[in-house]
Amino acid sequence: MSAAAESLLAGEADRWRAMTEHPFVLATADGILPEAAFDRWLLEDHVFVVEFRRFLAGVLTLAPDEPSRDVLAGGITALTPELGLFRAELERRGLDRDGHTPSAGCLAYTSFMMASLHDGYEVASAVLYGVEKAYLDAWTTVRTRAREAGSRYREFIDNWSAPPFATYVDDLGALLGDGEPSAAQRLAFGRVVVFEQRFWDALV
Ligand code: MP5
Repeated sequence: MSAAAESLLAGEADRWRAMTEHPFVLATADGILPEAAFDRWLLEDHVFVVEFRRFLAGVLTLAPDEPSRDVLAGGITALTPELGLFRAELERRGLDRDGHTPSAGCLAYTSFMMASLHDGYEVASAVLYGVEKAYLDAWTTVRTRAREAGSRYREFIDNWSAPPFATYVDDLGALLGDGEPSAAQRLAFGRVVVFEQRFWDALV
């Protein structure tokens, strides 16, 4: 892990642990999440991912060099099958993605994320790392706790906790470099953790 990524995480250690062990995450792992809560997550997270792809495209346009753009382009490519997974599951459950009005918490998170692009690459790349590392760690908790073969959520678990995603998140961390994070990066990264927690709070 890059020194900057490590330092950002160390600065948020307590909140990070609470987020990756959120009741929503634990209930998903233990197979006791009410179906209605999963439905709500699916609708809300679909909105999040649609906006996230646009955010990621924005980070790509800000990136300073080709190696960084290669990493970010890989992330954008992976979102096509991911959005396919969301659409298929929404349809299977008879949920209307176009008719869903996102919650205030979801809109706050996506608005913050999009607005971070105006702060430039340094801040936006720290936001990006936080968003992806949050899901890697949360869904790794699900994977570790759940008896994987039996989980109803296997495809979602795999999406965010299998080795290719972990490698991608490491690569995003490496883009932050080995220097000390700036104050603006720390502030933005801390906000990601708060928004992640609120996102799940609204679902359970
Ligand atoms: C992610 C997500 C990960 N889908 N939803 C939230 C609330 N936080 C992080 O982003 P992605 O694009 O699904 O990897």
